[in-house]
Amino acid sequence: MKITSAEFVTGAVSLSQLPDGARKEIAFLGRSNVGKSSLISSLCKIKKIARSGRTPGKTREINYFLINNQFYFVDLPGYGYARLPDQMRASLGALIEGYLQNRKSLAFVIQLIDARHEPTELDKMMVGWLDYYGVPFEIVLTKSDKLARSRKAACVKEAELVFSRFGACRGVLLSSSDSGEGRKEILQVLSEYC
Ligand SMILES: Nc1nc2c(ncn2[C@@H]2O[C@H](COP(=O)(O)OP(=O)(O)O)[C@@H](O)[C@H]2O)c(=O)[nH]1
Ligand SMILES: [Mg+2]
Repeated sequence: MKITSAEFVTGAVSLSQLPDGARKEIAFLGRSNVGKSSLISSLCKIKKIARSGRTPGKTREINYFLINNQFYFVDLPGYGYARLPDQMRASLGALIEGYLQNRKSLAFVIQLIDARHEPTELDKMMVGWLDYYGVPFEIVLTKSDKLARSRKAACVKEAELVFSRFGACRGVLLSSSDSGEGRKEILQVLSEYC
């Protein structure tokens, strides 16, 4: 798949504000700061297309980008930001789960996990939701440029071990928005779903 155009469409703060659902959507899910917005920019080869949060953990919008005038990339709010009040964290979780559960036009999810760290409890919970709601997804291990070359294969293997038991999991890929590693492979996967 080749991305020829990408434009910011809207930022929704509630499910009632989402676009009408006539186009397929690929959503990017992961904890705050894992690299969602950077990956979207890198896939689109546009500097900073993805409106990144000015303050970490403060992006609570569901951001929509129209790709090739055809389908959407959806930048979901990051979860797991420690300094968020409990009530806000709960409403954020409800927003994400509501989106994953109800969004008919959602075709595929890229679940991002930092390649350098073990998946968090929240990462596992998200994957549990994806699997439960039957949303096919790919695990993308981010910031692979920070990983020793010798660690890369083992890192993928470990993630495969954790996630392959989920029927909705399509596979595991390494990615770096800095070096471009994994970009081609991710676009290849996405081309099957949009
Ligand atoms: N080294 C490295 N840093 C990255 C990569 N992707 C994102 N970052 C950095 O990680 C921070 C968070 O990235 P961002 O895309 O805003 O994360 P988001 O909160 O998930 O949208 C920023 O400082 C990025 O520059 C990557 O592939 N490699
Ligand atoms: Mg972001």
